[in-house]
Amino acid sequence: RRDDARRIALIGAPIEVGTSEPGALMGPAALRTAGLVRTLSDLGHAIVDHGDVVPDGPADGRGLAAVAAWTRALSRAVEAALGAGSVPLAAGGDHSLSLGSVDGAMRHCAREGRPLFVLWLDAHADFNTPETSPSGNVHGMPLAALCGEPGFPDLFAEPVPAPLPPANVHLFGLRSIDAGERALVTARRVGVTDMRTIDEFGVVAPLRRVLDRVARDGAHLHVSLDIDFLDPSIAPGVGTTVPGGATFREAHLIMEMLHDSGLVRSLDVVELNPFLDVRGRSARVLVELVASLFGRRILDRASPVIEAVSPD
Ligand code: NNH
Ligand code: MN
Ligand code: MN
Ligand code: MN
Repeated sequence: RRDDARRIALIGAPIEVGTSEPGALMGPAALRTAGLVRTLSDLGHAIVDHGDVVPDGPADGRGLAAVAAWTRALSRAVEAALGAGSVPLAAGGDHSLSLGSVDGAMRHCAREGRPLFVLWLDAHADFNTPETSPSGNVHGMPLAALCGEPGFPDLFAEPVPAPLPPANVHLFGLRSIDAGERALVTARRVGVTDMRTIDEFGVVAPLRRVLDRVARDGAHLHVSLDIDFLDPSIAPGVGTTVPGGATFREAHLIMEMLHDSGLVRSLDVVELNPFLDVRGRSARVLVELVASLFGRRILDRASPVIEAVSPD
């Protein structure tokens, strides 16, 4: 056992009702096939595969009613895992699943009396409301609903928790945003590190600022990794590819920094669409990245260079 050994609860969330591109429901199976459980247990963690969550009510048909059934079930599973001292790893499934995982984390944090901070690694902002959405796809809306924007039907179980403060959300890797959500992201003061910022400054300085803030606030850090954060050349298995994404080296470094921070308490891996993938490549890339987030490293210590250049 490593000294940073974690208990990890793998929770499959085969949700695709939030997107118009079929195939995301195969995501959890592909991540398992790519060796997710074995990889994390070989790293010395105690990982339990809880199987796939079962929606709480009818979940056929696209749209918000179906999403609500998944949301309630996944929220309960994530809150239970956190209550048991595990790191929940929600494997999707489209990004509407984060309604459930973040809601579960919010309920856990409310009970512990600590703030929740959400790091959203994604090409998109996912801050549409039913009114601003050009597509009607719920996977483009979870952050708006979680942050309490009006116009959504009941998605969460009673009692509905206080909304997530938009200032506790940080979008990282943004390069595709719709007009309506752009106005909302600006007005609500959501944190953003867009692709231009990454091109100019790299990933280290912006991410370090986010992590410093989370540490200072004593917050629970929830990481939501949308595979389209990555460049389509390394991760083609997704319905919404956007050119100009993170390289493997950038994403890998982010995962190492997240691990070294010791701050990550819950994780989503979303939007993998194995039906669109090329010989399992995207699923394997995600497993590699998750391994780095859980402490796989080149040497058995953090790079000494990190200390040498650290501002404090
Ligand atoms: N913004 C677009 C929409 O609302 C695309 C969202 N698609 C995503 N989000 N994959 O991460 O439909
Ligand atoms: Mn806790
Ligand atoms: Mn997304
Ligand atoms: Mn996306």
